[in-house]
Amino acid sequence: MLVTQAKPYNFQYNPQETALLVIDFQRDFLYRGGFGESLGNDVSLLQRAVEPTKRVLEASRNYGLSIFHVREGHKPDLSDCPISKRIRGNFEKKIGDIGPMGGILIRGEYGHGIIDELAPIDGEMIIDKPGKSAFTMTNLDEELDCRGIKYLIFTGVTTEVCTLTTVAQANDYGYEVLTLEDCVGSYKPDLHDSALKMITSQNGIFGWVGNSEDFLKSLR
Ligand code: C5J
Repeated sequence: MLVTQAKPYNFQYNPQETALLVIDFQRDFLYRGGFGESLGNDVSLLQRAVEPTKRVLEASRNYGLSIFHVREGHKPDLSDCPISKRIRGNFEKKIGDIGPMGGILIRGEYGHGIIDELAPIDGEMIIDKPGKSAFTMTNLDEELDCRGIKYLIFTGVTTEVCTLTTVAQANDYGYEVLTLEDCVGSYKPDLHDSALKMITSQNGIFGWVGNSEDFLKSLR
């Protein structure tokens, strides 16, 4: 077992049974003209999570951890996009409308792609999800299960939406979950802090929160 410093107490994991999850690092969330900006957000706030996540991704590849990339998006005909999700917020640009990176949050469009810094390489799983949780309407649990994965390391955007939703569901499925606080990012710094506090409250109600430096040390 490897051990990394974390809150509320040290996180122990068996690397052979561990997967790194890289959630929604898509142009649609991090670049101007995508879904994140269409909701009125300052997308530059997510950049801080990119470099630490890149270091964790590279070290995880070198160590041989299983790696899962997750993308949020919809079919071009929007048959998997609830009308409530499309119209909520009453914004000018909606999912499926054409923006500078193609159809907003539509699979196959440039904006739906993962940013170059964190692009998947051969052999890494890509999970496409229509909702917030990476477990809902996907085969993520089956893919983890058939690889014998019991421990999940979380990186992703945004902290309090798709990351926290997936962390909470992973907890219900019985995974031991470590979220790396500098590898998750939000448009809302106060909600980022609250989401991380929620994970570790009640002595780890959803799991552990650590940071990339300590996690990388544990892999060395
Ligand atoms: C959002 C996400 N914020 N990936 N999605 O709608 O967090």
